[in-house]
Amino acid sequence: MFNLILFGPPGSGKGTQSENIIAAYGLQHLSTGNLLRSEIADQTTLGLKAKTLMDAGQLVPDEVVIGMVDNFMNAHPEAKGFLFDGFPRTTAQCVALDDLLKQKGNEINVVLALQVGEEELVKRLLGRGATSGRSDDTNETIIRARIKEYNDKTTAVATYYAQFEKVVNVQGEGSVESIYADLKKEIDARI
Ligand code: B4P
Repeated sequence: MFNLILFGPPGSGKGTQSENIIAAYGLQHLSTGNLLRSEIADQTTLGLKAKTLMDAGQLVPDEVVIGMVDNFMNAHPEAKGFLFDGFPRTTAQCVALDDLLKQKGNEINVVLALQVGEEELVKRLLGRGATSGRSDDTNETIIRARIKEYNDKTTAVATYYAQFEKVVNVQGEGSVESIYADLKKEIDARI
């Protein structure tokens, strides 16, 4: 099994590049953002609770996200590997993911960390907000709150995996194609 974390701040291109990677390598795409948005669309209890937090630019509680990831992985026993997109986002989520993978005799192979400056992130997310209908992309104050959550809680994810020498930084500014080519080089060297 090949398990990859695509890591980076909100708007760094995780969702965009995930599409290219799953098409090329046949990994199972696990985006916690997409799973949460589908709970919101279905108006489940979990979705209603998550919406308030997401609309404020805050993270959803660890136990909620970890439960969702566990269910998703159990629902895909045939997967030849997972691409984790937007997960883990806290150290507690890292520890839980390592445990879930260990129970199945697996591990994270690499963390590819997209590097993008804050002003470029804000520009991209406001751009997406103009057309996507995503309520967390339309307001600059909320976008900056998401980036603050990332700086306060999520950068610890890179520190966690760095202790196992699993983090590779990849330039996340430039064309989608050139960034994908750099990601592909790193995956091909390890898969
Ligand atoms: P996510 O759905 O994970 O969304 P994201 O981080 O905002 O965006 P992503 O990084 O995938 O977007 P992309 O750059 O591809 O999270 C949303 C919310 O869900 C979080 O704020 C949180 O509340 C909650 N949540 C999710 N997971 C959680 C977890 N594990 N724990 C707790 N809470 C969680 O795209 C952005 C834009 O940039 C697009 O318009 C794209 O076209 C553009 N773009 C991409 N690459 C580009 C390039 N190279 N050049 C120019 N533009 C580019």
